[in-house]
Amino acid sequence: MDQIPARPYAYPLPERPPALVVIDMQRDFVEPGGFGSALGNDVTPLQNIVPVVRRLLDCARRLGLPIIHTREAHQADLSDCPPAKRRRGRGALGIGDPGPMGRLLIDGEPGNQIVPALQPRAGELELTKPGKGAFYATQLHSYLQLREITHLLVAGVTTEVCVQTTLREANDRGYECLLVEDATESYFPAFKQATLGMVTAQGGIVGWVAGSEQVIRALESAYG
Ligand code: C5J
Repeated sequence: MDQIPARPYAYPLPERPPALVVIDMQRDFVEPGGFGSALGNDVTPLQNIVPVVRRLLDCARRLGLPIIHTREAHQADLSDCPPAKRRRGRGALGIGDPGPMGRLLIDGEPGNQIVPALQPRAGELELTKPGKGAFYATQLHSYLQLREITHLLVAGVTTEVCVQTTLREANDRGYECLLVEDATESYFPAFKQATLGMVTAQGGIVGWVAGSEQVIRALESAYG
């Protein structure tokens, strides 16, 4: 059986290829002037992973793996944004406030688009999600079930918020998840490291972690 060298042990690749899930690589989080920088964060570390995520996407595209992109997005009237979410996680501006790239975290605004280098292509699923996790109030589970997809390779931002929440949601639904460690990033380096540890501790209580080079090499060998 093909496998990816990973922590805490090798990740067995299934016969049916895994899906690549790219979480929230949207301008709101990655570019200056978005929601992330309105919260007072330096977005540079998140920008640095864009080429790595692109290499993963290119590999998945070459091999015909299912690809899912998510965006954290709310309706313009904020009817899908709980007041508690809007009250917390505020900096200079909050969700729905106008910023340099339009209203923050609002579907359809320029800042809510995925960064140009990672734009979804025809045949790839682009999901808006009102929560941190990609399974909450979305079609993701039924999309994966319909295609009998059991394994997920996860990338994107931020590691300890939307990425980790998605991993845990996926775990509870029975998916085998691998987090690609150089294709995910946080505004807080210690939180990223803590998340990698939490995922793989206790025999992989949430899943596996591996670097993009190992992932790409193993995928090419298994499905190329
Ligand atoms: C946050 C996310 N940080 N995509 N969202 O609120 O991690």
